[in-house]
Amino acid sequence: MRAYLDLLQHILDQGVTKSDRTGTGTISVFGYQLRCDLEKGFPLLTTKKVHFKSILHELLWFLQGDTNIRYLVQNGVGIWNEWPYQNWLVQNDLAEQYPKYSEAWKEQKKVFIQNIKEDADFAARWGELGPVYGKQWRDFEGVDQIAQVVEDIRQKPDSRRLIVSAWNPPDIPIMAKAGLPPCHTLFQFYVAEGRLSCQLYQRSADVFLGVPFNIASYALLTMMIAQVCDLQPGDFVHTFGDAHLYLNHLEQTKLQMSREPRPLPRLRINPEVKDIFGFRYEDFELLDYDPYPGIRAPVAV
Ligand code: UFP
Repeated sequence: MRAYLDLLQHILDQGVTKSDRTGTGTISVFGYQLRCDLEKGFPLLTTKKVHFKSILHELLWFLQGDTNIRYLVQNGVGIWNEWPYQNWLVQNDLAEQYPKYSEAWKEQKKVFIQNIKEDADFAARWGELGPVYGKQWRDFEGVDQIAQVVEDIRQKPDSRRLIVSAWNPPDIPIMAKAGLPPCHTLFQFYVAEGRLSCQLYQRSADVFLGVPFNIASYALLTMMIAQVCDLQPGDFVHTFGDAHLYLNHLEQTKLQMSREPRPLPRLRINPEVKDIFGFRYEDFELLDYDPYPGIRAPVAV
């Protein structure tokens, strides 16, 4: 994944200092494109360890149209926990008693998550994120965009209209309340010479923490859709709007850039699965993943 390190270098060289919603501060560029050939290995960074299990569970959860954190929590994936927890605190007048990121807040979060895990009614009431990706992909005003795009790829592979949009303007204010308006905004497929390529437009990208996840997630989706459409995986093209490094990620970025990339892992997918909604966690096996250690960095919220 030299291409990812090139992006880091590009932002360090060309980025301008820019304030942002979180108050952290960034260096940022507007407009960039990165490309990986999915036949050359699975694009999971080797210059730091990236938690593939979370990426896979999250993608399966999107594909089910699920917008409740319970499935993720039950599978040990915590990436969507913060917003429902904070919402629960606020709605129950507990936000003052548990100031964000205090020890008490962290302890109470564990209790909240345990309740989501064990109590279906509690999860139904408090684990719901609203109309996030799963909803838009599978039910955008009644349109199942994933079923539709798979059908179109099979029937009309030359089509130039193979698009899935997560950006639903009337839902944006509702999504903002539950966390974030979608960062991965829209993606398009392209079929040529028996290969399926995918291009993502990402409006906003935390290049150190978010992007390694986003690349792997869309690479995975492309491979899954290729398999169910009897195509080979082609390129994943990642197009960025505001691509930024948070100012408190710069040391970590430099450490990562000092590491020499290793050969990419491979991803084995159970070849029997031919239904895009039929994949299970056990159908995937990551092989030969030999990354450098993970690098901790604070999440800007
Ligand atoms: N972000 C990503 N990838 C994601 C995701 C979030 O990079 O998949 F969910 C980052 C981008 C940005 C922040 O730093 O989260 C979203 O903030 P904003 O809505 O202000 O762009």
